[in-house]
Amino acid sequence: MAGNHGPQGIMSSDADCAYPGRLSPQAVREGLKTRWLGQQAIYCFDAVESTNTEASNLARQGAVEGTVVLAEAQRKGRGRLGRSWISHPGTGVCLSVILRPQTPPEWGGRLTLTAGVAVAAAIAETGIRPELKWPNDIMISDHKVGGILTEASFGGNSIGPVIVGVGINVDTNSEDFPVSIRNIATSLRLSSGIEVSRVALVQAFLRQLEQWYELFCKGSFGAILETWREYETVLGGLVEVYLPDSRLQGMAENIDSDGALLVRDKKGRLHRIMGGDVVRCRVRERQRL
Ligand code: BT5
Repeated sequence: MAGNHGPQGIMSSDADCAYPGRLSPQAVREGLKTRWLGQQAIYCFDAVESTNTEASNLARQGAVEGTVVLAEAQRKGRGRLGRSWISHPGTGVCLSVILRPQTPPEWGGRLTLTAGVAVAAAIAETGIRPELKWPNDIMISDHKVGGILTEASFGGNSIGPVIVGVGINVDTNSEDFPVSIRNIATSLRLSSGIEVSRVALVQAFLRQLEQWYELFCKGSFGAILETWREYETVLGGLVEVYLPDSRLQGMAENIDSDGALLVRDKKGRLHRIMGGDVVRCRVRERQRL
């Protein structure tokens, strides 16, 4: 593991970082307006396999709730279902947070939506309006600007340590995305022309996450969902849902109290979807349904 423990358990320093002036524990800590999230330990790496893997290892070693792991580059950034998160070094945010909620395991699905609200609210603070696509996509004008990967180890009566991983393309140029995702990906700067400070964005996200996570722990999912709806793009519309072994078309009716998407097919059956990829149907597809 790179870096040294500082007096406050802060790892790494600007001098260790190959991206001077960029993300460092000191920069993030300075002016970080949280009470506990990121206040005890922030790790910043030049490159790791995946910040979620680092965070998960740290959690196993007993790292406190609110530990933050950042990296300028990931060699094996992960998405859901074995997919990859590709990040161009130094132009985005790759961040994982260790949480230890004492909440029932069935609340796990709510956490991704809770983190989504925190990401959306943090981006909105920059003046850019993002959209949330169930369950974990952060979108701008139909292009993906970020994603969330929530990984929990279930067991016993509570969820156990949860790693909330967030990837956001901040300053990435179109040619920096591999061809495979160039048409679907965007960055905050590409989509808005606004130059966003990654440090300020990380600070805003941590502040927002602390606030929304505390509501999550209190069981106030209704308030979280209300704000999630302000950013969401699929409810009330026709969608196609790609499931591991099948595909489903129908009307996205609602999100339930577990964070599941409720889709009604054309035969009137209601499907409760816990995971999958949602695509909004365009006009021609809607006419076929
Ligand atoms: C996600 O998965 O969107 C979750 C992404 C989470 C990434 C963070 S970075 C910090 C932490 N450490 C990790 O290892 N992961 C987390 P999913 O919904 O499965 O979407 C994955 C798909 O998004 C890929 O198959 C690509 O199509 C697309 N994609 C990959 N990289 C992208 C990028 N930089 N921008 C936009 N789309 C991307």
